[in-house]
Amino acid sequence: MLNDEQRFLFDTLGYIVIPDVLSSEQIDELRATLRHSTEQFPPVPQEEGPLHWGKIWRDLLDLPILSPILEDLIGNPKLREGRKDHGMQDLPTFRLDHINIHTHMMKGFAGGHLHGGHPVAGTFKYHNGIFYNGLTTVSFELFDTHSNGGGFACIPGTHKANVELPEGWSDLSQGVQDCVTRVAAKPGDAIIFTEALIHGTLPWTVDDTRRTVFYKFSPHTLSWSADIFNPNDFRQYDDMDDRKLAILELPNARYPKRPSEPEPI
Ligand SMILES: O=C(O)CCC(=O)C(=O)O
Repeated sequence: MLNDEQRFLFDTLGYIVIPDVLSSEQIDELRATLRHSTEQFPPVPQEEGPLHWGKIWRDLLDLPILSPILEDLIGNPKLREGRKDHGMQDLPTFRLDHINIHTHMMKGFAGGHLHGGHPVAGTFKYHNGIFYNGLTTVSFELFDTHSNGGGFACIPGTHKANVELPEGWSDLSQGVQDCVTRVAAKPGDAIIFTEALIHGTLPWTVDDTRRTVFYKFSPHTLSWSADIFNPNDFRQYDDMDDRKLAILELPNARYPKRPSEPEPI
């Protein structure tokens, strides 16, 4: 679960950094097995996607520190209560939307475009103690970004903005406004941000390597991506369990007796 400080920070800023989510062994494993970059435009064929690259990539679906936080941010507390009342298994109520892997950020990268913003990329609402987030990203830096000039950046608080980003501020290669905040991370940390937040990639000016893994999650009813996972494609792996399969279930309301994979438990 988010603690009080993290709840305050996510509500106010639109992002938080959770330290030490992954061990150095897990980071080494990710570095060693990362095969290529993946994007949504165009998507990599499903059978070549990161979830087939090794157990560690499937473990990122359901990390013990992260999953309770994702439940707080995009899960459905009523559904979980209902399941508990009926003695049903407590399965995740968020789903994996898509994965991006960035390997192209290196010296000379001029900077990306600020993007996001409510309601195109994500939604954000907080009511009666409950977060209602749309597409929500967890990014893992595989190399330290502290010593570098670039990396993830955002305009904190813009997940609640009412006014469009001024024209001319978007292209970070043309200049970075003072209100744009750089969010650094070390390997093992997770940056969690709502895609409703205006964010982007800063120019990268140093020799250091940047490799970033983005797992993007959605509420169980929604999908941003048109390239949707099917849990059946992953049943052959011994490390897949009910929780991971549930995170890969197609978007739907999770009503009882639905025709779905995995079968409702
Ligand atoms: O470089 C970054 O960390 C920003 C990535 C980004 O803009 C996104 O995942 O939507």
